[in-house]
Amino acid sequence: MSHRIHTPRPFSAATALLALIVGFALTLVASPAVAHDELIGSSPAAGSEVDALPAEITLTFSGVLIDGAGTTQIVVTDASGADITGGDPVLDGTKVTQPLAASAAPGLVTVVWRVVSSDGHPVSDQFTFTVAGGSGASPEASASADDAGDGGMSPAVWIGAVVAIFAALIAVFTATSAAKRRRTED
Ligand SMILES: [Cu+2]
Repeated sequence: MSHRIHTPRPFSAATALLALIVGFALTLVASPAVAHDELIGSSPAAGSEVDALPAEITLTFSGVLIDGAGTTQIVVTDASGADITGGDPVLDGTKVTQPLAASAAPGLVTVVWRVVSSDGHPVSDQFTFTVAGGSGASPEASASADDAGDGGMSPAVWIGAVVAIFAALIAVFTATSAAKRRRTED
């Protein structure tokens, strides 16, 4: 009377590989979300119109910025291109305050900013607002992409890659299991 001893192997090489690769891929998908601090608000707000130039502008970021010599730089220019920054920016945690000159030409004011994100990377962009009385230049929140450096692939591309890897590994795993079953049946 023969009794075949069946040794279950719940963690085959294919399963382990699948877990490893999916885990790694998910890490890649998740990391861009925690990378850089972003500008989440400003006063005056991007695209807004104010009656007169305020004494200062404030920028609020999503994380505590890194302070140090030259880490925070803001250049504000009016519609005529004149520099209307009124001194050095002051960084306080997630907030940057930039004093402005007493007056500006009416029209579009451009705020170009560069800060160092809490993860140590420089982040920069610009936005505009309008001082009333201008010649009708419409305010536009412009989005220059100095920050495109390590954002490389979009989340959609990563999710597509994960799904593709998943599908390939399931195919390999299924084929391996089927082959094993066939061998057992012989
Ligand atoms: Cu970064």
